Amino acid sequence: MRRMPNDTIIVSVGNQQFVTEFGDPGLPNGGRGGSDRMIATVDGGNAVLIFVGDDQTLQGHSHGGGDHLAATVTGFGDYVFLDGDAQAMSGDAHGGNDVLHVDASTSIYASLGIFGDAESAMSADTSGGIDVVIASMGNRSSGTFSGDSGSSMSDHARGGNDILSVTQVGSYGGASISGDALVSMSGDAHGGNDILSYTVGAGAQSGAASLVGDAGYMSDDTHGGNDILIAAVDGNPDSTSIVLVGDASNMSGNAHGGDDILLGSSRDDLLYGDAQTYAPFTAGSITGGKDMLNSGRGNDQLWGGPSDDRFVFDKGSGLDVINDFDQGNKAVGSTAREHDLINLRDYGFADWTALKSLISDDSTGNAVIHLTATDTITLAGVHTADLHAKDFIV
Ligand SMILES: [Ca+2]
Ligand SMILES: [Ca+2]
Ligand SMILES: [Ca+2]
Ligand SMILES: [Ca+2]
Repeated sequence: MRRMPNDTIIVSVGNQQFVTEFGDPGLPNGGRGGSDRMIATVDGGNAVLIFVGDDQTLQGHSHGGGDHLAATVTGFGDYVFLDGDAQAMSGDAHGGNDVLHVDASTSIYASLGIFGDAESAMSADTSGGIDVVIASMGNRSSGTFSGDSGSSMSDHARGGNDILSVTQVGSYGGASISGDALVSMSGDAHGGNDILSYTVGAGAQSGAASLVGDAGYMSDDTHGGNDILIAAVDGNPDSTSIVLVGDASNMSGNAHGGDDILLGSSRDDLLYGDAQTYAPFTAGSITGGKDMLNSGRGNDQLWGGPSDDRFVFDKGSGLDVINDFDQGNKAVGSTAREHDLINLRDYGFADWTALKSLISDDSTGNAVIHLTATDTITLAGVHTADLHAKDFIV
């Protein structure tokens, strides 16, 4: 296997320039990319930077190198794309273990696209590397980030176990963050076990993000990985809009969700253990994972999804709603019984009797757990009479 050299590429991107650099252009089929360092300063306006760690395509038995791609963006209206390995991967290609870092914290209207392995499709028997993606977003910026593919993973593609950390530093911005494929996983694709975090920094006026453990859409026989999703709000912004989804926005066919951990922010969040919507091939053909959801402070909406999930509430949890307690399997057409659990250990109740006295139906017949004067959990579609000691950890 031919091994390419380790290169250092340093570029400065000025006004309206369009710069594309590859770490190992002309990588032969079956070759191995070098460990390249690619460093850019984008200080002009309306410029485009594309860094690709290895080559345009990785195919055959090619291996991407372990590359370090970094860009500092300070201009107005710049586009920055970092691809850890290639623009597309096919055959048995393997992505390298890359570090991709963009600091666009002082930019305005930047558009970022950072992908651990391929910017577009990963097909056949490709596998993504173990990548680290770190981004600081500026004012009015938008960003798309994924651990493996910026579009689709199909056939037998495998996602790597990646770490993605995105911070909204400037006043306003929005991010879409996916552990594996940004758009879709189909066929027999498997997502990796990823860690995704999104932080609205102390100086931001607002932050919006969608964090998805595996892909936008999961269809066919795809499997989601066991992911950890974390959202945080450091300051006191005017508004936030944060959605955490353990596997995919939409699961269809025979897709299987992984066992995920979702940790919400101090503001009002939406948490879904598996998917937001389901389209099973046959009744119960989609399965969910055993997820753990803790939505933090704020008034949150939670869905565990199919299978047995655990909901954890700590003191100060706010006015929260669990929308599918023991009803997640219904969403995929299954009548199998479910055993979700609510962990209230942080509240220090003496026993189930003490807790039970705080639960009553509201005017529409939904059970409401009155933890404190300012903390309640509403269980939509569940009556107080349906609840038992076995539903809680006290
Ligand atoms: Ca990867
Ligand atoms: Ca994943
Ligand atoms: Ca899940
Ligand atoms: Ca929250």
